[in-house]
Amino acid sequence: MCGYCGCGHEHKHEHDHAHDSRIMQIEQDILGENQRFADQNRAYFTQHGILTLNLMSSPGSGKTTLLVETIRALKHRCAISVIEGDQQTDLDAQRIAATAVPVVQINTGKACHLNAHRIGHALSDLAPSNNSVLFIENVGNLVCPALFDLGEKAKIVILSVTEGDDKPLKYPHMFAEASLMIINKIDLLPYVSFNVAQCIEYARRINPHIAVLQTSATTQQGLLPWCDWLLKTHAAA
Ligand SMILES: Nc1nc2c(ncn2[C@@H]2O[C@H](COP(=O)(O)OP(=O)(O)OP(=O)(O)O)[C@@H](O)[C@H]2O)c(=O)[nH]1
Ligand SMILES: [Mg+2]
Repeated sequence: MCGYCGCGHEHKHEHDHAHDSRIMQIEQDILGENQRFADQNRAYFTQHGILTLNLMSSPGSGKTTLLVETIRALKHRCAISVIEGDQQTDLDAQRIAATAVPVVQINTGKACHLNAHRIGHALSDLAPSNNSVLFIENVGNLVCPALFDLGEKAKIVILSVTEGDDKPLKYPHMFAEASLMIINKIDLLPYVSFNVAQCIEYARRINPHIAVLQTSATTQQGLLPWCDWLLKTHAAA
């Protein structure tokens, strides 16, 4: 029997096809609606000279830790604000607030990614200053956030060495969308099986133009080149 309506096995393929088309239509509608809000956000960022960067990764790769260290290093050189995305809690927003920069937490509930509409509302609360840098820390997830434009200037993917060097090949969309890959937790390289050169080769197979930096947010190794990248990107924007 057909798994969807019990209409008989011989109709299964036709029914699957109709079902798949319906799902594709819904996905296109959702992404189309998201794009309209993303375009509004992008216009706002351009108008106010705000450099917006969308940080994406699996849960726990070190996004918040890296942000806290980055803010400490740069907050006296440029104005910084943060939008935090998590399914639940304001734990990450509390960590950012401790650095004394403006922060807004978005809780997505069951959703596994931020969308441009929620960012638009967060911008009203945050009111980032002109010519500032705005970091958006997306929900920890290596798949869905890559599909949703938030209006950012660039997407940055953070991959920690405990996750395995094969991730660019297994989650290609994320690496195809990102302008920069940060390989984090390099202080743990002596203890894990992670081939940095192989990881970079995989990432460039997916995205030949992706820039790569290596950091340890806990030992601060690689923090200077990352801050240089930020200041240069800010100046260019
Ligand atoms: N050894 C090591 N640990 C790190 C590094 N960066 C972060 N961590 C640790 O990794 C854990 C997760 O770090 P977070 O900064 O919370 O990671 P996240 O990506 O913000 O996590 P989610 O927001 O939950 O997705 C914490 O225990 C950090 O102390 C690093 O460079 N080296
Ligand atoms: Mg975090």
